[in-house]
Parts: sequence; structure tokens; C-alpha cells
Amino acid sequence: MNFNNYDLALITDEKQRQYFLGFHSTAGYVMITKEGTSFVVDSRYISAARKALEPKGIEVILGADFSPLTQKCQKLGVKTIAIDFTNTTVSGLERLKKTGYEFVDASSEIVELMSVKSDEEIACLKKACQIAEKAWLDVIPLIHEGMTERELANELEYRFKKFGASGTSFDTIIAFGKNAAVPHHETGDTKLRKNQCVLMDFGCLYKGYCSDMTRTLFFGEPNEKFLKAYLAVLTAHVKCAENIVAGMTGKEADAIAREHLASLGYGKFFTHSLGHGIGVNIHEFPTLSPKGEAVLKENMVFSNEPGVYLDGKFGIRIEDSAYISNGKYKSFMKDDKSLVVIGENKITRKKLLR
Ligand SMILES: [Mn+2]
Repeated sequence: MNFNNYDLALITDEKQRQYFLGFHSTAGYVMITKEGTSFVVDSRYISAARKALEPKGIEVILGADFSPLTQKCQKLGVKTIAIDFTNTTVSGLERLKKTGYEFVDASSEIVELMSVKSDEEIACLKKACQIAEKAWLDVIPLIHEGMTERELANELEYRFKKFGASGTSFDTIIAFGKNAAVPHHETGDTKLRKNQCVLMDFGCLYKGYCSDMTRTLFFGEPNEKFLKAYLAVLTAHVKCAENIVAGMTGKEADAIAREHLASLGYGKFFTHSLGHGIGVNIHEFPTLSPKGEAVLKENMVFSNEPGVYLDGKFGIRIEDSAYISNGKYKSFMKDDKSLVVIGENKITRKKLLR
């Protein structure tokens, strides 16, 4: 791995270190030069790092300050160090400047590089999605009247680890009824009542890689207004799945859902972007929004998450994590997104699409 434009790229961000090393630590930094990759880390991680990284040809150096960095620069005659300005704090930059070197921004190269996944990364992302989906299916029968949003989140998160994940990829969003009209509602103590929707937005981490999935279920008997809106969001989601291809910009992908929902009268109720890149970070490059100029490429991973939010009533979002495979959209999820209706004594799947 090297950045052709730079003599030395310095990676300090935790998620980016994980990406470049395939090794997780809460400390240390990575140096990428034309000679190869080096990881500087303190005594807490040194033996684990040596064991994991040296067989892959990554040099592991014991250190807790920037002296290994300055030594490397002197040895290689490096004058300028590339860093990610968007992930550097003011105090971090002050400390770096004391080394006496010049710093340039490599943030766009880094995010672009990270956006196209290797086959190993795709496998981890797929596994993270499979675990999340399995946990979701497993908790559906537990949904009952009087249960709180937090209780449902807890049931889901417990299963992530039970099924092999290391944790959540972001704070689980569970929203009942009108709470679901707030796209990023903060999961709380609201109790589930009859005839409310249940919006669940969740994901887990597998080997450092994130999954992201949203389903909106119905507890009780859905009315016409809800069914109509659900079908609109579902058809927007499916249209995106069928029409997103490599070579399209994020903006064009977003427009598929946006125009479809507008044609059905829900334009102003789709208040966020269609999707975002997913990797070691839950939100990364590229963005699928009206501002998304980046082109979708093979092995880019992103979410497809149209939504409709009716203030004071309900909210609906249907989200899969997906990627571009052989030029086409491919979902990591198996679920067909038919509406889950939780009734008195039975759970049914309402097929709204023919
Ligand atoms: Mn998402």
C-alpha cells in the first residue's frame, strides 16, 4: 500500500489504523512509505502487534512518541508528511509540528482508497450484515406491548455478540410510533402500544467492519395511510436496488429514490440522503445524496435507505447495506422487506409487492 504522491503518509486515526493494518489498537500510528508499512505502538500492544503484523511484512516498532517518525524521515530523506486533516485535532497538529516537518493533507486520497473494498473486507462486511440480520429475525417474536425501546435495543445488541460480533457499529435506534418520525430518534423509555410502528436501525461490528440495516415493522393493525407510505418507501428502495450501477454518481443514485417518492407525493417527507459508504466507519465515502459527485465503483459498499417521516404520526425507513458487484447493486441482506405485522397471536409478513 502506498500513496504515490507522498514520501510518507502518517495515519493516526483509530479506524484508519485498523484499515491499513487489519489490527485494532487504541494507540499508535502507522507510517506508509515507498519502502513499506510500519506501525509504532506502546508496550501494551507490542507483542500482539508483532505476532499479527510481522508475518504480513509490516514492521512493528516499540514507541510512544514521534521519535520513530523523525528517525524514519531522516533515514528516507522525507521533507513533507501527509496526514488526514479531517481527522487531526488542533492539539494533535501542534504536537506534530514540534517535529519540525511540513504537513500536507491526504484526506481525499485516504477516503477514496478506503471506499473500494478488497475481497477480504467484503467478506467481513457480509458477515457483519448476516449477524445483524439474524439478530433482527431473532428478536421479532419478543416484541410485545409495554416493552420499552431500550429493552428492544438491548435484546438486539445481546444477540450481536451471541452470534459472533464484537459489538454495535453505532448506537442502536429503536423508535416506537411517532418517535419514528424523527429519523435519528434517541432510543429511550417509551413503551410500545397497540397500533404503532416499530422502527429499528441497527448494525454490528465484525473484525472491525460495520453493518447497517433498518426495518420498520408494525405492532397491531396498520391503517391505509401507513401501508401506502410503506409501499412508497419499499418501491423507492427496490428501484434503487434495481437501477444503481457502477459509473453512476451518488447524486444520480439518490435521485432514483427522491424522484420516485416525489412522484407519489412524499417528496418533502424524505428528509435525508439515500445512503453513505460503509467500512471500518459506519459513515464513510462516498455519499449518495443530492451533493454526491463521486462515482460508484466496483466493490464500493454503501447503504440504500430511503425513508418517509410524517411528523406526529410515524416514520418508515427501509435500509440494506449493499455493494457494487460485477457492475451491479448487490445487497448483503437476504430479507425481502415485506412488512412484518405483529398481531395478537401471530406474526405475519405482508407482501405488498407483487
Ligand atoms: Mn445508514
